[in-house]
Amino acid sequence: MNRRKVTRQFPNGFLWGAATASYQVEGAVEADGRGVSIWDTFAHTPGKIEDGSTGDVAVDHYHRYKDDVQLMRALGLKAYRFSISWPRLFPEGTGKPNPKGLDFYNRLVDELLANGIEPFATLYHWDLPQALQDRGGWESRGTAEAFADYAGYVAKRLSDRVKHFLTINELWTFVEMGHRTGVMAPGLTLPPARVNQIRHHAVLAHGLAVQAIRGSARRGIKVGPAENMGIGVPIIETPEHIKAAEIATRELNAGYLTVILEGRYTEAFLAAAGADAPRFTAEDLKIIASPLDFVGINIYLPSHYVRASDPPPGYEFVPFNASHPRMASPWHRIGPEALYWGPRHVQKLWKVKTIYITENGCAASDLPAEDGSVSDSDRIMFLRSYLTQLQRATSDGVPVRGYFLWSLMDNFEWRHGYAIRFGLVYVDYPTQKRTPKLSASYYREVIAENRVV
Ligand code: GBH
Repeated sequence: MNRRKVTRQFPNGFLWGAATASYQVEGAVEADGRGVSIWDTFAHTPGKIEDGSTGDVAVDHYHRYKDDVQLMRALGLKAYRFSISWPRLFPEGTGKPNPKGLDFYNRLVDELLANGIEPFATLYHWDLPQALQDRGGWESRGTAEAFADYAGYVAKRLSDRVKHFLTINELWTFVEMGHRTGVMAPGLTLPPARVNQIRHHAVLAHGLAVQAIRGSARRGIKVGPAENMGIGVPIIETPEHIKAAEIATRELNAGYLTVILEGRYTEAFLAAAGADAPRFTAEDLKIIASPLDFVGINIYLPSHYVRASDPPPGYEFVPFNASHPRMASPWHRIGPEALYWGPRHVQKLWKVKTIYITENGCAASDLPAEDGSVSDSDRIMFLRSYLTQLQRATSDGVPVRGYFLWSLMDNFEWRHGYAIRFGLVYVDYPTQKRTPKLSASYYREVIAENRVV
């Protein structure tokens, strides 16, 4: 009997990647005619970022991208997900493009391809041109239309080399945190009716961009969102609780993935919104539900553990116990099963045939030792337990085709500034020196063996 059977194997051709986003890594905010984004404005407003920092320099990826591609190559990455800074290309949001802005992404894409790494380009990772904010931002339908114009412009010029486009990163996060709780740019705390309209404009922008990309790209490109879906995880894996978790998941995403994939708002969503429901047309819903090639989901944690309940809606949330373990970012409760149930719900609820995990990862304290090494044992523990659940999904036939770890390297973690580190590679910010952490060795081995190690 062969006892050396390879276990916890991923399907052949599984796409192992890492992800970043423009404002979090690029820096060079004044280079080559870049316009101002709402994150420049927000980060420069005193009190908004916990450590008083900004993305002005970040990890200087704009100038160091060639070295960073070599870091990716050393990891054995097969794909890299980055985002394009809208205000680099359209400093005013619309109108006259700035070709020097696009040139950066041309150079980056060429460098990736020359090193055998597949580029996945996100069109919006929250850095809205300030000029559009000044004209109403996401409260204005015009912003959704401007986004589609910009997306078409990019697709036309990059689709000879970029085959995967992601429309918007985490509609949920930028809508809710930027416009309801106000802890992210543009820092607004609007009443429900206005938030609902913004939400609608976000899904509309996604749909319009899907159409614009298809209209201007070369044939054969693939397009989808990168949404941090709400995930209901069954507290006990029996049919009744699994069913309850599915119902909960559909409702948790009613304003985002559900309307994108079903072309309608759920009854419960509209009932809960009441007089504050968004204004929309039947034509809008068709645009929002434009056919996709894949669904990208960012998964960090279960939104809720769920159990069945008799009275409608058939589910109830199980509160997180006070002792539930967390990683180093305050919100990050550990729940590896989310990486199983997230994609499985997407397959089951919406019959999606191709799924990418567009982000997963964690923050850890990452203090370098005397010799500069970082032994992030907890990040390795995190990855091993999450990837075990992902492997379980693929072996159960859930069509997950790839996984992007957040993040390649430490970077500007939004309102937490540089205090919270998500990278596989440690960045010493004063010198910009990059040092792969122990987790980088772990991930390199996972990729090389295409299994959970
Ligand atoms: C992702 O969001 C982002 O796409 C990425 O840019 C980011 O760097 C990465 O995760 C790590 O955070 O502060 O208590 O109000 C992940 C989803 C949703 C997680 C908002 C943090 C804030 C909760 N995020 N959430 S709280």
